[in-house]
Amino acid sequence: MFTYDPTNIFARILRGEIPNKTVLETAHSLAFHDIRPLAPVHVLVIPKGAYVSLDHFSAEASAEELVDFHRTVAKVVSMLDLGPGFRAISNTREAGGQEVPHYHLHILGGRPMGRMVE
Ligand code: D5M
Repeated sequence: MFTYDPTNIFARILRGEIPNKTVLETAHSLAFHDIRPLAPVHVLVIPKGAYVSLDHFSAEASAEELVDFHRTVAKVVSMLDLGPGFRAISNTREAGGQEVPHYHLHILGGRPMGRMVE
């Protein structure tokens, strides 16, 4: 059901072909600063495994990968002083506005993020 394209830019970052501003690297995850920040803090957390989207990762990742990913999110929140609050977003596929087809969670903070209203 899920087809992974290994030429996507985050796969290239994971292979060390493109530099990134790493916040934290673990056995199964990488957190790095977004190149087009939309807030004072804008970090992307990605699994190292070949997952295209949140639903792909949630359905097929191992328990170890799932725990590692979410612990990485928690550590990033702590490291970057996001205790007052943050927004976590995963754009998914075309209608969800996903540009890079490797699962990533946007962590946005460092300012009041406002309510999600139309
Ligand atoms: O968001 C994809 C995000 O990925 C977008 O906010 C820009 C970011 N991006 C793209 N290339 C890079 C590199 N090379 N480093 C860091 N961040 C990058 P999406 O949810 O797929 O629309």
